Amino acid sequence: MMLPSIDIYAANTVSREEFAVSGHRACQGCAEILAVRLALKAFGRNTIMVMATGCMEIISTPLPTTDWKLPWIHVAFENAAAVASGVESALKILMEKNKIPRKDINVVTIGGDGGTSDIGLQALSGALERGHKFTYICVDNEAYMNTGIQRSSSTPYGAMTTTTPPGKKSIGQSTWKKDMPKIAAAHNIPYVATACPSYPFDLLAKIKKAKMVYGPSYIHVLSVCPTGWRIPSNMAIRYGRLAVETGIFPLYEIENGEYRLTYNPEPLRQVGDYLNGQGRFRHLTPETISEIREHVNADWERLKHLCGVK
Ligand SMILES: Cc1ncc(C[n+]2csc(CCOP(=O)(O)OP(=O)(O)O)c2C)c(N)n1
Ligand code: SF4
Repeated sequence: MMLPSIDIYAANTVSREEFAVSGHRACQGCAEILAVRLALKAFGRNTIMVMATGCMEIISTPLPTTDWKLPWIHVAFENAAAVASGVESALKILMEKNKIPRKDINVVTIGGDGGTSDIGLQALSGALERGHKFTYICVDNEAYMNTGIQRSSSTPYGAMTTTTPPGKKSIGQSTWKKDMPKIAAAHNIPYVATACPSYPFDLLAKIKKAKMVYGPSYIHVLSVCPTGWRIPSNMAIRYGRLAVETGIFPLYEIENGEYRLTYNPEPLRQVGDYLNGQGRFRHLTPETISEIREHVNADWERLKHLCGVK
């Protein structure tokens, strides 16, 4: 099965309107700002953003400037989804009372993997459980990057971070990546998806779906970070593709509980193709790489089973 839109090249299939504009201070080659830029194109003008502390907030709002061309609220790690719940409820009540015109306004929360899988998880769980109509996007660069590359529960097994330094007694990060999309899906919300800006049309299609569902939606975006992953700044798109092609970061969606692979890259590439060029994995032994391969293959088989793919 191929990604239906993988071969499309047509500039006019994507809106030219920009909501994350020039002037931000993201590192050269950052795929996270690219993911956000694409996502906002799909949401469009009638959007209110609630953003947890993280790279995307730090690089975009050095006082007194901003690169967001949308209403934008900066909140703490802990309460991003709770603030989005309040915004969504307030809009609903104001429209019911005819205090503001009735129209579709997207409420979008963006948080890093630290802000999502560690510190903001409780607020996110509450918002998903209450059924607010909003989209939560986790931009997952696999560590706390803007404060100096500390591990999160979304950091992959074996990765070097400043708080998981490898050495004689340590392989680096010693736990497996937390499965946030499945945690979100366990709330039985209408739409959950994974995405990566290396597959822009897949990402755009998923954001458009998330925008349409009535209730909460959760999109988990692998956001390659050249700075923290120790890769050249012109390789972010390539590593996003390798993550998908090796089965390390599968592209799928869960719509009303039904799993669907949106791209099947079989035969999978060797995980070494993804791991070897990244400085954060350079200490890994062939034994650890085999361990990772087995883990990835087992997860991939489980996911295919859930998606009904042989
Ligand atoms: C409660 C709290 N602890 C610590 C900080 C300092 N801090 C700001 S951003 C950040 C890391 C964010 O990591 P992540 O959510 O993964 O986003 P990234 O920077 O990687 O985009 C930290 C620790 C904070 N703002 N609030
Ligand atoms: S540290 Fe990484 S995620 Fe943050 S702006 Fe730089 S490249 Fe992007």
